[in-house]
Parts: sequence; C-alpha cells; structure tokens
Amino acid sequence: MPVEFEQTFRNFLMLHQEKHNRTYHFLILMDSIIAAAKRIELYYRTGALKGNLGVAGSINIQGENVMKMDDIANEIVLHYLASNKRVIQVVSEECDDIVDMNKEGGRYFVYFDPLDGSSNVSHGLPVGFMFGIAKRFLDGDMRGPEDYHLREGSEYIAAGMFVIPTGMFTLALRDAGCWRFHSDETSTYVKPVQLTMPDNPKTWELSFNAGNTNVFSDKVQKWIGANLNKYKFRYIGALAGDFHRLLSNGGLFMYPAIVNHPNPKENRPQGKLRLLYEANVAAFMCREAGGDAIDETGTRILDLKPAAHHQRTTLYVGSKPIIDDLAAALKA
Ligand code: AHM
Ligand code: MG
Repeated sequence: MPVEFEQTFRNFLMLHQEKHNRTYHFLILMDSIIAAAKRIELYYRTGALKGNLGVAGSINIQGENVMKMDDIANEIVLHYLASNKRVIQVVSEECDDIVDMNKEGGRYFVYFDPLDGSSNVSHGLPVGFMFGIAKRFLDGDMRGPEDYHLREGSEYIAAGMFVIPTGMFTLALRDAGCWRFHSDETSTYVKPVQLTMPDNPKTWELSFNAGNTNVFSDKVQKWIGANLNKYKFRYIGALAGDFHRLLSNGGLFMYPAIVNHPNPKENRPQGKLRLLYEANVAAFMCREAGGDAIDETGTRILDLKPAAHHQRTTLYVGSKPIIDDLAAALKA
C-alpha cells in the first residue's frame, strides 16, 4: 500500500504566506502557538494523574496552594510567546495587566485565553485555548503607549482556537477563510478543511445557558420563546467546544446580558464573555466562515472599540440569517 500523506498545517500556512507575498514572521509566531497548545493538551490529558485538574487558586488536602490547569496553561503560552521574539505585548485572561514582551522589535499583539471553559476543567471535559492576533502599524504610527494594544476585532489578522483535549484546531485568516485541522498520530496538525457556516436552518443549533433565560431581557426571552422549538439545542459550557460544533452545523451561540446585573460603569447590562480574547475570536472566525456576530445593541462585535483589555460584552454569533433575525428582534 502506498504511503499516504496529508497536508500539514505548516505547509498550508507557508503556501498561504508565499501566495500573498507575506513574510515568514507569522509562521514563526504560529509555531509557538502550536507548541504551546500541544503542551497544554499534554498536561490536560494527564491532568487527573498529575493532580493538575481544577481551577487556579485551589488548595490541596495538605492545605497547600496547588498550581492548577489555568495557571499552567497560562505559563506555557507566556513562555512560548516571550521566547518567540515576534510578540510586542499580550493580553491574557489569566493576567491582570498587559504583559510586555519585545516592545521594540516585536511585530504582533496576541490576545488569548489559555484555558477557557473553567467549569469543564475539573471533569477533564473540553476546554479551549483561544487567541486573536493583531499586527503593529508598520508605518510606525503607534497610537500612544497606553492604548495601541487595544485593537478592534476588525483589525485582527487572524484568530483561532484549539479544542482541548480533542486535537482539533481552527484558524481564520483575514480575508482568507476559516480552516480546521486535526492532530494526526505524530501530533502534527494536518488536513485543512475550509469551513462555511451553513445558511440552511435544517442543521442549525441553538447554544446558550438556558438556566439563565429568566434573567435575560424581555426581548431576548421573547425571541427564545419563538425559536427554541425550531432547532436542536446544544450547550457544553465552553465557548470553544460549543462554537466548534456551530461552525459545522450553523445556528446561534449567545451569551446575552444578565439584566439584573448591570455593569455599574457603563450603566447598561453587560455580558459575561471578554471582548478581546473570547467574543472577537469567535466573531472573527465566524466572519471568515460567512457568518456574523453582534452584541445586544446590534453593533457588530468586530466593530466594538475596546476601552479596557478585560472588557466584557454580550455575544450573539452564528449563521447570518439567524443573526439578522435576532438583530431585528432586539431593535423592535
Ligand atoms: P471562563 O473564562 O471563566 O471559563 O468563562 C467563559 C465561559 C465560556 O467558555 C462559556 O461559553 C461560558 O463561560 C459559560 O458560562 P456559563 O457557565 O455561565 O454558561
Ligand atoms: Mg475565558
């Protein structure tokens, strides 16, 4: 039997860069992101044996602080990104402050959540390593030291997610589509498959925390009442896992505002998810797959101007027709 070869992610990306007359810097950055993902996956798979499952800040039976998966994953990503030398600064869900890396010579900003889906961690169920990437203004036109790292999602050049520990990896490249890879027997990501969000309601799914329904706004509750029975309902409580399935089947993932808990600063209801490394990542991938994403005011997620690096937002992301329908219902 002849040896069979599948195209590797690296080969795919190299050809992409060459086709678009781009440098290899992005390839080098992605090498580090892949290396980090593989190492997180290894820790996660063996987590129960090594006592690494659980969330940060847990205390073991001896009363000692234990380094849990969230912190381990964060340390891994920070290590690989810092040693890569192409990164200017990062925003991580696990770090209060923005982390400086190669401020003078770096080329990219990386926004990431190293282990999203905390409620799944102690069970070893799917979690996500999600990331978005923006680029330095190469004309040297920095916007000032205090805010140049805060980019709208529309300025990202790429965004992606690893669904850990499944070996599935999805990467969207600006204006070049949304692509899925899987890990082969040698732990190499292979076999690019381009994803297109289905517009046909036959396969659509709804995904949201149904237990919160009675604290959503009246408009959202009304929309749910009119639509819940039309589609399948799926929710695993980790954005990467839920969104991974949605990219194949289409439909809607939402995390609406909890109306009883308004954000005191903005004096309007706020969502749970973070703009820079959760909502923007899903919205960017969705746009490249032909879908759309808005917040509860009807504004496109990718057009939201971040005012703070850990800013939260409401999120409605999915197939275009269902987002259009929701936008109309939210406006009514
Ligand atoms: P986390 O960053 O604390 O893990 O929270 C983000 C997660 C998302 O992955 C998921 O979509 C959502 O929170 C689930 O929240 P809930 O448990 O309220 O449904
Ligand atoms: Mg998170």
